[in-house]
Amino acid sequence: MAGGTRVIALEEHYWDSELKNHLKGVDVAGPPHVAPRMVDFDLRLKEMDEGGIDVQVLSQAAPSVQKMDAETAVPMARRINDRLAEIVKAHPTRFAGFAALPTADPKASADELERCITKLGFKGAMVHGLTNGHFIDEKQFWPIFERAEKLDVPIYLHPAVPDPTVIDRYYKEYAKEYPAILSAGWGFGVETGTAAVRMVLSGAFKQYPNLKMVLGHLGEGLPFLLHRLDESFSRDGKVKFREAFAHHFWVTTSGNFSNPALLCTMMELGIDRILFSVDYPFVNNKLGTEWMKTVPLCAEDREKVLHGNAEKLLKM
Ligand code: GRE
Ligand code: ZN
Repeated sequence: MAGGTRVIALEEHYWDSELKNHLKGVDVAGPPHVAPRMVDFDLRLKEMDEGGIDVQVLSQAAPSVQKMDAETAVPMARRINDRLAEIVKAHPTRFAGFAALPTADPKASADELERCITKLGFKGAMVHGLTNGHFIDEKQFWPIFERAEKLDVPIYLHPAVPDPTVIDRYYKEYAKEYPAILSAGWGFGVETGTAAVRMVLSGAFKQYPNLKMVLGHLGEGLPFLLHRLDESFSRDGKVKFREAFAHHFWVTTSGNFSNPALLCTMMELGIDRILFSVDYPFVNNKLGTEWMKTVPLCAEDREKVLHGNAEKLLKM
């Protein structure tokens, strides 16, 4: 922000042109204002300047390379990440990168994550919803967590459109008139919240005690539900839900610029776990930065949210 606080935003999407072409026909368009902003980096930089965003950590939008077979996804992810590295290299003070992972091949994903961190300077990886119908907590994917822990980088659990079976049973009557029921309005949060709950139950955090995860949208509802999650899952003493969630998860403000939601999240997780994000271009930069000017935080805590916590978590 000119003359003021540095502002880093973590859940900021673009389309790699090869991926966008490949996904043609899949529902990736979003509302009309989104498409041009996904590919136009001059417009992006202009709107970052206007909105007071210094740095975007760039990622693909959902579903990234998550809904492809391994033969397609592995080499494509490598090309996508190489091209993202070029974008970051051209604007090293404005952009950083989250790796796209070809999760259909977990071992290749772990290797690609390591390449992206050690060779390309990326800050972590983003995973978008299910991988061909499989939740990310399944043991087949643990090589990704093992490598992320070793590299000490976070995995950002981002939503994707819910599984077709879920759409069919839960949403289909409303999907045509109200498409947001599948995405940012409801389906995204339910599925990603479910992924986070499953991560805690999976035992992955016992295996990888220093694994770091990020959730957008102020935690996809989990901070609000944390007492109830903890009380319910603790009844038989098998899992300490609060302890695991509070230790392993960071959350961003993407698209959830609400003081009540922020206060709840602070009260449950503490200010050190909350990082500013917008969810550009689905959400407007200024909506986020103007909100941050009004949040009921002391200056020190506002700085933590706007950049300090991100600098620590992502080492930037
Ligand atoms: C988002 O990140 O908010 C998003 C996507 C893809 C489609 C719709 C959407 O990543 O809102
Ligand atoms: Zn997003």
